[in-house]
Amino acid sequence: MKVLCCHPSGLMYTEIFLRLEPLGVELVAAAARAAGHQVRILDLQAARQADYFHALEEWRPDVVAFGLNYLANVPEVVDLAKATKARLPGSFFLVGGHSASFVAQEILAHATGAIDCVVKGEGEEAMAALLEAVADDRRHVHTLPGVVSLEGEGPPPRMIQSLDTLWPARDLLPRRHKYFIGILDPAASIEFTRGCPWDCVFCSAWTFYGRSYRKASPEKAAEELATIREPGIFIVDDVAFIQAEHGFAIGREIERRGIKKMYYLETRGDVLLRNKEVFRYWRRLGLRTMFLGLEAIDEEGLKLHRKRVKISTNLEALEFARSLDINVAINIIADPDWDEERFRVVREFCLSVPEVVNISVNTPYPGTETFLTETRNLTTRDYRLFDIQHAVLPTRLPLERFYQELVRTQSVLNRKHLGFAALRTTAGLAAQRLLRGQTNFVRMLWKFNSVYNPARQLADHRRPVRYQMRLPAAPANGKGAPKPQFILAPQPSERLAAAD
Ligand code: B12
Ligand code: SF4
Repeated sequence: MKVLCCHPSGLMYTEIFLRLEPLGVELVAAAARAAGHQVRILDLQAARQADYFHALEEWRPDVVAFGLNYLANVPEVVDLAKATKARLPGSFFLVGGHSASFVAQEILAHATGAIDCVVKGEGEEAMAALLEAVADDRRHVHTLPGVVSLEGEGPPPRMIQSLDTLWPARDLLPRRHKYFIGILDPAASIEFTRGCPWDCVFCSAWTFYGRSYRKASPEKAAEELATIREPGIFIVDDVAFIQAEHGFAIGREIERRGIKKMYYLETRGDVLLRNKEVFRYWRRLGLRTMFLGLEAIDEEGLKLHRKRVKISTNLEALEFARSLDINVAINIIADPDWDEERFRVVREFCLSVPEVVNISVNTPYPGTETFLTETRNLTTRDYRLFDIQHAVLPTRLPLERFYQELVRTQSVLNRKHLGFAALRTTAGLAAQRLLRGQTNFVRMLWKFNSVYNPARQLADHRRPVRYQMRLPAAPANGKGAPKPQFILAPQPSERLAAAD
């Protein structure tokens, strides 16, 4: 069969700072290809909807498979499913990925038959059997593990046993020059580990992967890296180098093969402090940028997010990260309840540190604990606003004022790290990229004001809402806080050496 694997369009983030290759969709495409099907990939982060419709007309796929990691993309994918079925009524339209797994029934209901099934959990495991069932008798797909359709739901999804068997179909992704993160332009993505042993209340990494933590062997990790042409590498692991020995072993394999790349990774403050040497080592191997999810600058905030880390640890980690002489970016979660004074304090913090400070808005996502325990009512059920750049909980300030304060605080980043300020330190690198025809980084420097704009954010709330998100179920009286739903069966967690 002909299988078209797609990723929906990018949201606010990807309009400025980065655009990343859709690794999950590439892995699903690889699984479909290995099962003997003809496969193409189309990524709407780097292509237009017109290209999608053209592919439907010209190639006439039997199956369209969409990745739906982000809740904010739900309406787009539902509409594309309906438009696809209008053009190719005999085609099979399926959806998988992170958010799709948590709101599977709702997505099927919104699509009123245009989406044939949702695949929960990891797509690689499900694809071969699912495509076989589609070719054979599609009425029974819902009996397969992880598959949900309007007819019913199969047994729980199966978990991939070894990451060493997974090879993303990078060769099928066109326009690879479009993918970048900051100065790493162009950049590819790679996965060294999967899952996270922590359980922060605002995050669904642990409910999706059942708190499992799997590692690629160092040999496979380096072998895959050696096949990548791009000089920049985004390591997608939720928390990089939790186990120092694994990080060292991958590094040694990289050195042995003489691979020279520039890396971006994300980690936690306590992991960074515990495993200083491995991060120093990776600095030598080419680590350029590190993202630390601090989330709060006070103890109360960290407790609320159940980060299991102390403020002093985070600040010490920041000091250490600075000593590595790399670009450091940190994240702070702004709560809709913040007033002007709170924003002012955070703004002062942003101005006082040399790091890039990213401010996201506290957003309860389906699949997280906060979604079930948050006592404030959602102020909107519009999926598109669930992108951590919009307030979906009641704001203490009038909404317009909240966005003004938010953007004012976010724009410290613009002043310090974009535009001419960035060119002062990166002019040489920028010129090199332009000479190679890579324009993503330089374009990024001037986009902030057109994307982060309080009036635009406010106007987003006034759009008509065609698909309404389901509200979290109210906790049953006297039965305690409801528990989050796990997609993959909960696994015994790796021991946490975290500050409780
Ligand atoms: C890279 C990344 C991004 C990139 C985008 C990359 C891209 N092009 O997809 C950027 C930085 C833009 C980004 C932004 C955001 N992200 Co993000 N991101 C990630 C990250 C770190 C890696 C994604 C990845 O490549 N993983 C590796 C691949 C192999 O896994 P995968 O994509 O999940 O695919 C598997 C399954 O989901 C499934 N699958 C995927 N697609 C399909 C398709 C089909 C047909 C099928 C059957 C199965 C299937 O099978 C795949 C293989 O097992 C993940 C965390 C993580 N480690 O996964 C978070 C994550 C996906 N992001 C998350 C969030 C919340 C966001 C943000 C909203 C805020 C934020 N935390 O930064 C923004 C908003 C996004 C936006 N568009 O505006 C959450 C998702 C939670 C949710 N319920 O929505 C995650 C899980 C992080 C977390 N721990 O909370 N993100
Ligand atoms: S440490 Fe990071 S990935 Fe893990 S649960 Fe917390 S926020 Fe999610």
